[in-house]
Amino acid sequence: MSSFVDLLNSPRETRPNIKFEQPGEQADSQHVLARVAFEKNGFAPELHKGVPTVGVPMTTETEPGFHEVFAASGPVVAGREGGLVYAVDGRHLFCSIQVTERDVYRDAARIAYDSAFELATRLGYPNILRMWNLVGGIIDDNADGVEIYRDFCAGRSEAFALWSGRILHIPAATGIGTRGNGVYLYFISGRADAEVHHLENPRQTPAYHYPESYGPKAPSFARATFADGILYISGTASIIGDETVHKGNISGQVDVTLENITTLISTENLGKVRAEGGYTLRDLDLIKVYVSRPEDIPFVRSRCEEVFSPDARVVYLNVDICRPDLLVEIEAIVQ
Ligand code: 3EB
Repeated sequence: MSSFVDLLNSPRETRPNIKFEQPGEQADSQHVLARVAFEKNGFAPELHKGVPTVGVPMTTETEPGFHEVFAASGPVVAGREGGLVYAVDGRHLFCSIQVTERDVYRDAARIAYDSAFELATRLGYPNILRMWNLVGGIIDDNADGVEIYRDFCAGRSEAFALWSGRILHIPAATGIGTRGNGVYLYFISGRADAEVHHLENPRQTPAYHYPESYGPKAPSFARATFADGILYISGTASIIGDETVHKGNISGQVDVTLENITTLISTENLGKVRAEGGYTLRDLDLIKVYVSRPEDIPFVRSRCEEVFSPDARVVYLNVDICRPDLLVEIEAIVQ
C-alpha cells in the first residue's frame, strides 16, 4: 500500500482518464481511482475490492447499464470516513457520499458537502473539477411542499458559502433526477496548484446568479471546467438567459441545447483559456444524454448521431430533469 507522501512525490500523468465500461468488462482494475455503476438499483458508496464504488439508479430493467470508470495515474490510496468513500492517486481525489431519502434535504445536503469539502481540503485536493448531483424525486415536493431540487440547492449553496476561499471556486456539474430515492453525490478534485479554469456561457445567465424565482438559493455550478487539458461540460439544457425555451417541443430543445454547447466550447469562449482554441460537437466524448420522456429517446438519439462523432461514447438515460419543462439535458467531456 502506498502512502500519501509516495503518491505526491512520484511523477505521473496529470490527466484523469475516464471511460464507460460494460458491466463485466473490468479489464484493468489495478489502477482504478473509482467506479460509478449506472444500473437499475442504486447502492451506497463502498470500497469494492479496495475501489470506491457507488451504484446510481439511472437505468431501467431493459437496459444493460454501464460503469463510468475513473482511471488512476498510478497507485491509489482509498478509504472511507463516515459516509464518505474516496481515493487519491497524487493528482486527483474521487469522493462520493449518499444522502438517504428524507423529508427535507437542505441540512443533510449541506452536511454531506461540508464533510466532503473538509476531506478534500485536508487531503490537499481543494480544486473541484467536476461534480455530479443525482437527486431522486428532483421535481417532486419535499415534506414542506418545496421542490426537492430547490431544497437540495439551498443546502449545497450554504456549503459552498461556508467553504468559500478554501474550496477553490464552483466547478462544472450535473444536477439531474434518478429512478430511485435520496441523493448521490460524487466528484473529482485536483491539487491546489492545478491549473483550473471555470467557464460560463455567454448565452446563459450564470446559474449561481439565477433569480429567486427558481429557488431561495441559486444552483452552485459553472457551465464548464477546463483543467489539465480536459474539458468538463456541465449538464446543458434548453435555457437562454435563465429561461427555458421551446417548452413542450423536443426538437427545439435539442437544437438550443446543442447550440448552447457549441457556443460554450467555441474558440471565442474556450479560447480565452485554451491556447489551441475551441472545439466543436464532433470533439465531444463520454456524452450523457438525459431525456425526461421515454418516447423522445429515438428522436434525440437520431439528432445526436447526426452531430456527434461516430466514435463518441454516448449513453441515453430516461430520468427527470431539474425543471419540469426541460425535456433534454446533455453533458460531455473532451479529453
Ligand atoms: C441548468 O442549466 C440546467 O444543479 O448542479 C445543469 C447542470 C443543471 C448542473 C446543478 C443543474 C445543475 O440550470 C440544470
